[in-house]
Formats: sequence, structure tokens, C-alpha cells
Amino acid sequence: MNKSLFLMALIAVGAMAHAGISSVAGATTIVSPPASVRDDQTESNTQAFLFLEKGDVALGANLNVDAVAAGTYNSAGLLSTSQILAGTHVASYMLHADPVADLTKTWEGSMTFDEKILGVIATRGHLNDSDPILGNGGTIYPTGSPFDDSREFELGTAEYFVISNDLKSIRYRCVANTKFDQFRVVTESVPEPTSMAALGLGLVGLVRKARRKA
Ligand SMILES: [Ca+2]
Ligand SMILES: [Ca+2]
Repeated sequence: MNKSLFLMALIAVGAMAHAGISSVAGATTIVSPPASVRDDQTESNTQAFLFLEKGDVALGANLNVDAVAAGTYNSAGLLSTSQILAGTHVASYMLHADPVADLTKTWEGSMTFDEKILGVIATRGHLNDSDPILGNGGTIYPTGSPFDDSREFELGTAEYFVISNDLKSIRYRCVANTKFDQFRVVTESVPEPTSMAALGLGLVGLVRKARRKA
């Protein structure tokens, strides 16, 4: 592979990993989709991993989500099932926090998306149900493994998430004392990968131009 092709590939991969995510803070770390988000597969004691699962999927059926309104969700009683209607184009992201071994660890951070948040999937049942629809094709999810019941946030004063008033950001705190914690964020769909590729090509062009001048 020649240098410019390699550079283009790097830019494309970088753009894809960050697609739709404006910024993150605190423990949140953007990664490419991991091979597995089952227990003890993708671990860090300091970082909570955020990855794009699907950039643009048209829902084939109504989708159950657990939180759609701005506010603080620090009790399971504050969650209620809402539906995103069939036919809606959405993007999905997963936050995954899993300590090395089974240590008790706390992660606090935030994330801001380019597009509006349509809902957060925060219960085990709805996470399991939505894996086949919104999950990344190359990632193995917890459903059917021994610890899939550990995947949801145990909402309380120590573990919660907050949806911002503008429906663009989520702040969270989670504690994993044995296994791992996850939630899935559903937003309006992100721009097509072709525009990302075009952006990559444009950048490659700029880099080449700069090199010629140097
Ligand atoms: Ca672990
Ligand atoms: Ca937990």
C-alpha cells in the first residue's frame, strides 16, 4: 500500500470511529467496536469505552427504549418504556465499562453527539432485544452468556445517567463491583459514510498539497 492510500485508510477508520460523536470527557474513551463486550473481554479500570454500532439503520419494527426525556435517571422507577417508531432512521452507540478482573471501580464521564438523542436503552431486557437490530455485526454481545444479567446500570445514588436538556449529551456515573455495565444510546442517524470518505479524500488532498509546498 502506498503512503497516501495508507493515510487515507487511517483517516477513514478514524472518521468512522468518531462518526456522530462530537466530544467526550472524563472516563469516556472512543474506540472502534470491540470483538466482544461480554464479561472480562474489553476491560479497563479507568476508561469506559464508547463505540459506534450502527451509523444509519431504518427500524424494521417499533423499538423499545427506556428513557427519552431530559433528566436525571438515578432510580429504576424513573425508566419507562417508550417506542421509536418503525421506519425511523437511527444511529446506535454503546457505552461499556468493565474492570480488570472483578475489582470495584467507578467511572464518571460524558459524551456529546452530533445528532439528537432519541432514547437510551438501559434495561437488560431491552439491551438484549436490541443487540440484533442495533449491535455492531462484528461484536459479540452478552446475551446468552452467564453474566448478561449484570449488563444494566443498577440505578441509584452511586450509579446514574443524565440526559441534557438539548438532548445532545449524556453524563453518567457507574460502579462495577463484580461484572460490567452498559447502556445503548439511540440518536438520529449520522451522515452517510460516503460523506465521511469524501471528507477523508479531501484531507488527503490537503496533506498532499502541503507536502508539495514543503
Ligand atoms: Ca472484568
Ligand atoms: Ca453496576
